[in-house]
Amino acid sequence: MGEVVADVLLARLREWGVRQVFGFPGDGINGLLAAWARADDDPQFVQARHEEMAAFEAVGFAKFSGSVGVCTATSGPGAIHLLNGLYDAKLDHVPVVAIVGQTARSAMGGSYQQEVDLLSLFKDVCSDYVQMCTVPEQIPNLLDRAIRIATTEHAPTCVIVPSDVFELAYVPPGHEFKQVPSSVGLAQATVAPDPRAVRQVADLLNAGAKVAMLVGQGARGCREELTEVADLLGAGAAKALLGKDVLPDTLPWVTGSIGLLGTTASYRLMMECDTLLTIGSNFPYTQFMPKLGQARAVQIDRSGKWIGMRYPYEINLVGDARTTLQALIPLLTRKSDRSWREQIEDDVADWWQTADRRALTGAEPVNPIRIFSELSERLPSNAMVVSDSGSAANWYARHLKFHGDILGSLSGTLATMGPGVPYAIGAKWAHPDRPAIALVGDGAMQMNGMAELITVARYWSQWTDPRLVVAILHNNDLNQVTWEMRAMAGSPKFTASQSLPDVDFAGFAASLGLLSSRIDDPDALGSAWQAALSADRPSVLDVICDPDVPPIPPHATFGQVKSLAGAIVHGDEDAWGIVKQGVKQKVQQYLPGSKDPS
Ligand SMILES: Cc1ncc(C[n+]2csc(CCOP(=O)(O)OP(=O)(O)O)c2C)c(N)n1
Ligand SMILES: [Mg+2]
Repeated sequence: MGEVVADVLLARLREWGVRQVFGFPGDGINGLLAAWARADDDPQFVQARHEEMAAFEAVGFAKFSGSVGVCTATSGPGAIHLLNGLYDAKLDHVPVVAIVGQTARSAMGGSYQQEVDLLSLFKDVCSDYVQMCTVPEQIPNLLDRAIRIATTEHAPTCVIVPSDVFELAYVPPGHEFKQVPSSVGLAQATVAPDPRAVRQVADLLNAGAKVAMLVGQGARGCREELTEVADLLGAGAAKALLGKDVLPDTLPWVTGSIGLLGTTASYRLMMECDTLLTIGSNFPYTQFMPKLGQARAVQIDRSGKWIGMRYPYEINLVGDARTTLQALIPLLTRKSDRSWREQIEDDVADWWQTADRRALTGAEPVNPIRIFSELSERLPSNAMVVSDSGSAANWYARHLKFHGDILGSLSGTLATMGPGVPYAIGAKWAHPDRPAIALVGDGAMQMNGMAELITVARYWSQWTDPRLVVAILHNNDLNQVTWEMRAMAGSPKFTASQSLPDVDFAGFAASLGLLSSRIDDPDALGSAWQAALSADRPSVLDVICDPDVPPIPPHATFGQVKSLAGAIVHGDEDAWGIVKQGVKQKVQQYLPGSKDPS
């Protein structure tokens, strides 16, 4: 049998260097699966339990490798299941290509079984590129463009293939009208900044006395340049959530995360600066940036599409972060007055002391912050760390101390529940020689994580470093939302929506052949992390946590809770102590008229 479209599609993926495709089968892609068998599973088909998780695995792969992640699903229900993962890619600017089956061309438009209008379904999420292949000559061009556009636009794209087209004899595009030959490969451009704008930025920064930097994922790979700029300007740097791994927390002028999940040091940096330099970040919460009129501000971003929002910047400079910082450095004058820098470093040191105290505050039975502080001390310097959405994201952002070359990510903008374990799986395929750690709530485990532990059990022996540790914040509660309701809506816990059924996660993991332990003693956490991080296989730490340790967002707006929450986040230890001592009673005290049944 000669080559069919599906054979060429897989060969093309191999030419692009794609090693894994995360997916789930169905008859919309049967022709593709048959070709996969003929291709000896190259690229490797990594089977997820659910298409949403295949998409999250592709996102995790892309986030941790920096290369395009590829996922596949069948028509109708399979395609629909991909959506949340693809939106996660879109909102966090991650290159992902989805290859999706469709009903056969002869049935299209006939309301056939599993026929969904896929071009419309993916029109928003894959707005940069979604196309359907209806004749063989299209396939190289559609796939090449999907990969190139995903890569250059940092976005999800989609190629839809009707099931019968996979099995058509391949005909390459010809040298004639209405044919579109295509080619593999992409040498990406580095956007050089306008030298006059760089001069203006330098003048503005040189004129400031108290410079604050805000760095995001767009500044990844610029550690040296950021350090030099910060040293010259006597500045401190706060990190947006997706930029947590851009600068290590061991540098004394790095104030940690900013915003709802931020540190006291970042808050002070922003509230007291007179100049703001934002690099590669679209951090959304303006109220955590300097007050309007307080600071002169400039932004550096790779694209005019994403620049100039969130704050009234005086200069919006489009340019590659590294190239732009390198052009800027020779124009900066070293600030001789170091008092601002000293204040920042004092604030950072204070914050880490505060963080340690909070982690050691007693709780029933385990204070969740302690999971993160014990991990900080033991994090391998090549670790890949993932957090799910939920209270874990607060502790990950605020308390986990990155050092060395640690990489970290989570669903930053969509903030969806459920990507924790799938991201870690994607990360392991990106770097099979590095350990992965996922910090996941029990709700997210019940939603997606437990199913994907099955995927972990299936594949771990293929990873050179078999360590993948899932730590579960087992609080029998959808705790983040419970606290949001208390703090912002002024409502007591609504048990019907918030309480979770108790599950034996450790028992489940053990049944899959993974190492597992159930931890209800905070003093056992250190050795549990140690054991998991020196294990010869993946592990699950099922940690029984106190749901009454508040991950309170400081933008609370409800009466006394507002100031209480603000005080906690901004370092008032009395307020913290009050909340910690007895939330159940205090919730009623601070929320007049409310009754909390928990
Ligand atoms: C798909 C999805 N559904 C709902 C939410 C709203 N949400 C955000 S965090 C959260 C609770 C998470 O609970 P859990 O995983 O147990 O973590 P915890 O906060 O208890 O530590 C919910 C329901 C969401 N972000 N994503
Ligand atoms: Mg929970």
